[in-house]
Amino acid sequence: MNSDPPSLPEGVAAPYDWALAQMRVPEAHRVTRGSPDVVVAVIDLGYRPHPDHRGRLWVNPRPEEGALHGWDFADNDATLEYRGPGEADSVYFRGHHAFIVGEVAAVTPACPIMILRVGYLPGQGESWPHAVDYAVRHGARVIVMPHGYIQGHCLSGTPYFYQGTDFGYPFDNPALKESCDAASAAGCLIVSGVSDNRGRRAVFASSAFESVMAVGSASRRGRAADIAPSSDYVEAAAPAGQRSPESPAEQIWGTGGDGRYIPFEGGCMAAGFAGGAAALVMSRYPGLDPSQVRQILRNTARGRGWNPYLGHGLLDAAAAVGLTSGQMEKRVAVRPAARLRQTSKGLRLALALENLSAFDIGRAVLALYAGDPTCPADAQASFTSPAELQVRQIEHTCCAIPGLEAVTATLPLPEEALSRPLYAQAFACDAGAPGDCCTVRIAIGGRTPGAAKSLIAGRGRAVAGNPAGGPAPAPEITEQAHSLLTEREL
Ligand SMILES: [Ca+2]
Repeated sequence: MNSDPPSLPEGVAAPYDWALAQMRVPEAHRVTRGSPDVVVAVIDLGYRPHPDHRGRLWVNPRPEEGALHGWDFADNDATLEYRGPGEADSVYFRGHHAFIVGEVAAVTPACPIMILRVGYLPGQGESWPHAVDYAVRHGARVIVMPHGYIQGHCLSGTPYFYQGTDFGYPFDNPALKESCDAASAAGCLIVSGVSDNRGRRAVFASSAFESVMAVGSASRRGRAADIAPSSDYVEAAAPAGQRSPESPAEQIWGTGGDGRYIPFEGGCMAAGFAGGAAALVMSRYPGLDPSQVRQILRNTARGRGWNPYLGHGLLDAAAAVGLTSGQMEKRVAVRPAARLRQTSKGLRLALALENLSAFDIGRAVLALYAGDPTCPADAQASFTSPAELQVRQIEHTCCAIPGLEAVTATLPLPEEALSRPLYAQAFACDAGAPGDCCTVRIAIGGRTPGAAKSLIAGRGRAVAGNPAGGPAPAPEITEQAHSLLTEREL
């Protein structure tokens, strides 16, 4: 093997450099570098150590048969490196596992990394669920499983893919699905690269499991990498790199299995970085379940809407660990400025409803009132002498709002309601939501069509619009939430 000292090509300043910058890992490290309590397991094809990994690996408190940092489920022994065809000269077999471990170590230096080996040869199908089970049993909170399981021919072991059949057997390995489901239920998040399910290839098992977070592949420029697969289930994207003969820095350079730095590109790389980001989130906010971690990662990702290559956008580790306490509770706010439209069915009022939290809200209630709903009409009223209703609820609706986003709700507005000040109230109904109610006075503005405008003018008294004048002003929106909302508003 090459015994040259570790080297990086021109344009690469440090291992994993552009990838860490794209995910804003240095900024995230000002908040957290991970926690020793959050163990990350990397399940791959065979690990060889690299000097950069010293002190970063998980240490089994009760080593079985000398296995200090994990277990080899392909050969069922304690040695973790790949031994077999192609061993001497395959960068893949010698360096891939070490490369992913290096990614996790770079993103989340304080989280211990567990090494688990699996294989594709006949008889090694069980190595995959066994590795997942081991990770959970030994306390891993994140599992990076860059590859999906590829079924091989029962005699030759050659994956069907290489024999002319697309790899796409949703039930290739039912035991692996059971293990992934159990891992998720136990509070462990599994991260995998995306497999293509929109073009030639069918969905292939593990990355499409609901229990697995599927990560898309980004180029150095933050776009879909040329190797990026598309899918209907990709959640967010992480650096994957791509090959360019003129510019080696388009790939990602990181730790190889022979003590050197080597280049790689592919969806596997995205999985490793995303797993590191997940571990940072778990370290920063202990007690979250895997679903909540996924929501934070995808809702703080940088992107406009969703697309089948990058999902909700590029993972942003700094945004994910930089949430305020207010953004960790499900709260909604109504924007005071609303738009009125004249339709064939009458007036329609469009209101923007914001989810101030990083978590998805499944059900938010929005109610519209003629008059101030926080003021009783008549304090002297009683059962025997009820007051006439002064404040009426005009209409209400329910909607779902993704974390840190806003949706527009449109409500019918009777003309007579324009003679009173309009108020809106909103709150989140999800289990665990604090139950705060946002009340604002509505100001009708924007491009009001002529008919509606004359209607308002004719009524004379419609809403002068001092939203801050309401008795219960909207919760303050932090600058970060604002920028995210502006960027990602539907
Ligand atoms: Ca071994």
